[in-house]
Amino acid sequence: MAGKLTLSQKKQLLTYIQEYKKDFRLLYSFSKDGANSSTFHQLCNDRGPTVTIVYDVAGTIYGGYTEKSWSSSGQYVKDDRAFLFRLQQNGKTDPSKFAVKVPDRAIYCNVGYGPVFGGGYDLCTFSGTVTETNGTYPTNASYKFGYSYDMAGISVEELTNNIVTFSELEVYSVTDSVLVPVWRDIGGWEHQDLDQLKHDIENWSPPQGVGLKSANILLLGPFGAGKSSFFNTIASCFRGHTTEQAMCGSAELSITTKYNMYRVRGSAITQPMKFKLCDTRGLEENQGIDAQELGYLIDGNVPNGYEFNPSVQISPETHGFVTTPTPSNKVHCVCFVVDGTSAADLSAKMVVKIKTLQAKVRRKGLSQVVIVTKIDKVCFHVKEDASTVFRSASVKELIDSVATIFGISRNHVLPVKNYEKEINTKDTISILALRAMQQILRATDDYMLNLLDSSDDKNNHSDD
Ligand SMILES: Nc1nc2c(ncn2[C@@H]2O[C@H](COP(=O)(O)OP(=O)(O)OP(=O)(O)O)[C@@H](O)[C@H]2O)c(=O)[nH]1
Ligand SMILES: [Mg+2]
Repeated sequence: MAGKLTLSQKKQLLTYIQEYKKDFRLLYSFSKDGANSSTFHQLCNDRGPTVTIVYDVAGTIYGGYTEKSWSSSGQYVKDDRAFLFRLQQNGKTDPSKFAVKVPDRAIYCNVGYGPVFGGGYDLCTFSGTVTETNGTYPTNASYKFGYSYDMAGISVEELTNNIVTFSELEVYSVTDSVLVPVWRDIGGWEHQDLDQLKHDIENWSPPQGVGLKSANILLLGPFGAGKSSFFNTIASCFRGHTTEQAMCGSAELSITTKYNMYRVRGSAITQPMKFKLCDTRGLEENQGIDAQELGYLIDGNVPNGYEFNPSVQISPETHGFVTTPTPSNKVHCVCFVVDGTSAADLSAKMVVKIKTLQAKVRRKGLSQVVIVTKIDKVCFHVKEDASTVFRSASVKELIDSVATIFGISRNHVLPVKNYEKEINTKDTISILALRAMQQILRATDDYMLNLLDSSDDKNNHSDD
């Protein structure tokens, strides 16, 4: 089970722990196991370094880290590396680390108590059993900040607002990051596998009989997610060095402002492949492409090169609006692109926006896939070697969460590491990207075969 702690919060904690090759595993939580001190000890004793996180009902997130194991000894345990921390204050990210100043009293281990930090006790999260009330936990937490931990002048009132009702409490073990058995087998990682993939993609064409020479694949997703970089990455795989045909970067607002239907060129540069990657302006919570505009994009009404204007909707009055699009103007597959470092904790508004767009895609009968980018930032193993991606527990957890958020099957959620700072291509990075491209083309085939079936049905019907 994944727990509530987000990837960026885990990263913050790892900077405090001064380690980065670590994984977090949820050992205990109120909602999963019940708010009971002996259950906490059953599940967390003798498990080595742990982090305890309190989520209070005002949106403040804080807790403590200890490198020493919990036990039921009734004793204080010495820990020079223990610390208390705050991650969020009243719903706003506000990280602080509070170092231990009396290491001899870093944690207190007693079966009648949940996690207790400091000799005051500086932070006593709960004792005995707390009864859940309407999804919250009115605990008997107590605080004496400053006893054994240096709180940098922050008072109990300031940090906790004197609130002891929690929405959740979690304890994670913090262990050396190890690779797990392969959880998705996508084939080999050798140079010949790359050549085979390139060959297959270069030779892909829409199924015979659908009457299309080429497919349009729409890239859609929040700004900065890596849509333009994905096109550049696919183009780079074939060019053998990295290219930046599509402008990309980071800014307050979307870098891409135009609708660009990019062709990808294979080894014969004059001969573009039989699909286009259609790059769009990034989605924003309150503006940008909405369901109606997406409908126009899918139906092929929007001309290549159209300049997106967030304050003016696309409509039949739009300059260049294609009033009678042909099947070759239409979109044949929608590919959502999300940033792996934030995909599991997209804002509620963004999730609603994406769900609305997905509903439109579904109504149009199109296949959809999700590309999860920046996985090099999700797992250090992958950063060092992209071929470890399907043995990374963090990437697996991420893919599972994205599949749940998007409500699509996991094999349509494709992790990618885009080229961004590299000058030369690398076989493993290219193989991962081209495997994703291959899945996108397979999803495009699915849609086109459905088209073929329904036109066959119509023809058979008219023959009757
Ligand atoms: N580390 C890393 N950085 C990436 C990856 N993909 C994209 N980036 C970086 O993320 C930033 C945004 O990438 P873009 O490709 O411009 O994102 P976009 O979705 O096209 O953004 P807009 O056009 O602004 O909507 C750039 O600085 C990229 O270099 C990746 O897989 N790993
Ligand atoms: Mg872009």
